[in-house]
Amino acid sequence: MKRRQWLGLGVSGGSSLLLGGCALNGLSKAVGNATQPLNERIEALMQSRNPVPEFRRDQVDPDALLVNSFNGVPRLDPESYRLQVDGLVSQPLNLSLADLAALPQHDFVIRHVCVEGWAAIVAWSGVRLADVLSLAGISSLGGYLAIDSADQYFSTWDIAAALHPQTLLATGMNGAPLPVVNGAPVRLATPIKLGYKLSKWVTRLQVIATLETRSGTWEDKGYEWFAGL
Ligand SMILES: Nc1nc2c(c(=O)[nH]1)N[C@H]1C(S)=C(S)[C@@H](COP(=O)(O)O)O[C@H]1N2
Ligand SMILES: [Mo]
Repeated sequence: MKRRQWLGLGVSGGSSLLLGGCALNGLSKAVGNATQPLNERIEALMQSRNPVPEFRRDQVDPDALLVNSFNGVPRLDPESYRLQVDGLVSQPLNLSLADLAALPQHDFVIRHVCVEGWAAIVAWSGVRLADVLSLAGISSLGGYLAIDSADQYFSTWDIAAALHPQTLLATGMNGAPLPVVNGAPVRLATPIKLGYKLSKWVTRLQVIATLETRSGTWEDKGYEWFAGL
């Protein structure tokens, strides 16, 4: 079935209601927690099979993308920047921007959606997160990806979403190098997750087996963890 048909049947809508973090009362929260692993598996399966339709380049609205930074704007030196990839991998990596530029480059035009009530069509370019993770070799024990940022922002993703072909480590935006306020030199971009999952100024990707007490900067404050679109 196509993604739209799933949506039409209310499969995604129903599970999103259960997972919706902010407006939950005690009872629905308990229900949400009890069914969350199943819903996550269903949503991950749906997403992994359905590439999201992309927009045209002329639909990009550069002014619609608002800057969201919870803790200021870190300035990372492009020369000394390294992306650390470690945890449950067979080959830990320490990638420079030149290393990333040497990998196959991809771009797409997608809608960025922030829970604070705005959205923007953005063109992103960069390397597939899946390509970097396959260079590192994810252990069969790896279930989640923990993402550290230079501003101390933190998030965790399901591996299926990290491996989605439209999930990028973006180094470019709207046809230009990624601006510092938007996460330079490297940020996450994908059409399958809400804005708060799209970490800017990424410095470390760590493959982990289970979600520990910290699942993310906003997730730990009650924002829904899966945050699928
Ligand atoms: N490191 C870091 N990444 C972050 C954030 C942040 O504060 N710090 N804010 C998130 C939120 S809520 C959104 S909507 C997007 C906004 O991206 P933009 O500032 O490029 O528009 O970045 C996300 N990634
Ligand atoms: Mo956001």
